[in-house]
Amino acid sequence: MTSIQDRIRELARCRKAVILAHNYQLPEVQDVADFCGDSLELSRKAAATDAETIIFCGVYFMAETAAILSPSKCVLIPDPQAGCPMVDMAPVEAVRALKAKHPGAIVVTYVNSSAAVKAESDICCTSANAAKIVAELPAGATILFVPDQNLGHYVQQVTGRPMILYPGCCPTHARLTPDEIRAARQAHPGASVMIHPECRPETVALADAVLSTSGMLRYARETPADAFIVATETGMLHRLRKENPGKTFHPASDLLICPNMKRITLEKVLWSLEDLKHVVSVPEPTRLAALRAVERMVQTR
Ligand code: CIZ
Ligand code: SF4
Repeated sequence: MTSIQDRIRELARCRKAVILAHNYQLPEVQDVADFCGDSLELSRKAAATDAETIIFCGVYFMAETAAILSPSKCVLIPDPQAGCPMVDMAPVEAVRALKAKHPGAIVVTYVNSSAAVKAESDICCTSANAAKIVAELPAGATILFVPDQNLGHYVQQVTGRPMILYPGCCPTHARLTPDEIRAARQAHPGASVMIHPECRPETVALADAVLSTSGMLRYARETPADAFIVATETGMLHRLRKENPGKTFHPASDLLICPNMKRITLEKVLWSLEDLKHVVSVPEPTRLAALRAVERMVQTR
């Protein structure tokens, strides 16, 4: 009998589709994809591919970002209910109200945001390039950072640039406590702790390295340490282990699971290819307004 993986690959070939998977996806979804990566890498792949159809295995804002960058391609998400609570914490009306309070401020928006909020922004960023983007802003500018206050706090710390932080967060990463990091260090003495900047500042303060998921993959490869405690969504462990067979990776907590990322299953990827749904599109005026900010994000290494 043909496996579901074989059926997906065969249909992707017939449909001239490329399958992109975020680093937090289920292992079997990552394994069936053409490319895995963080949202910045996947945005770049989406913009550069000559495939006619993009199957985006991730959460909705990621597929929406691909649609902003590639209006001529058909962007599909296997489950349109795969949202992100951080995005929902920043409705466009609230962002407009914050802008109205700070006229002339530069709005830096994390990619975890709706297309409408991106359209209100000067520049977007991901966790991989947020600090670089903020460091390069004109000196003395008032900066609004939307919507992740934890990432914003970290960026303020490394750049020394004060910012006005929108009060959003990732419920999955914010759940991790300093005590859990201490317990993980005790259980795995000598292991290097890498943490995602969406975690709370008091938890981040206990780590050895603060990194985006692409940064974690690089760090694991290049650092001489052979054991790591991984403080981010547990989907990340799959690639870390696969690409570093001689090293060991321990989750900082078994609770770091994003239920939205896990909504994408192999069955839904297959149905998405069979029925060519669910199409992700952004109304043209919003897309055009968001495009400039997203292009600046994609261009910043
Ligand atoms: O930017 C991304 O892809 C996210 C949400 C995590 C990370 O740091 O890669
Ligand atoms: Fe949103 Fe957090 Fe899930 Fe990422 S891990 S999609 S920020 S809830």
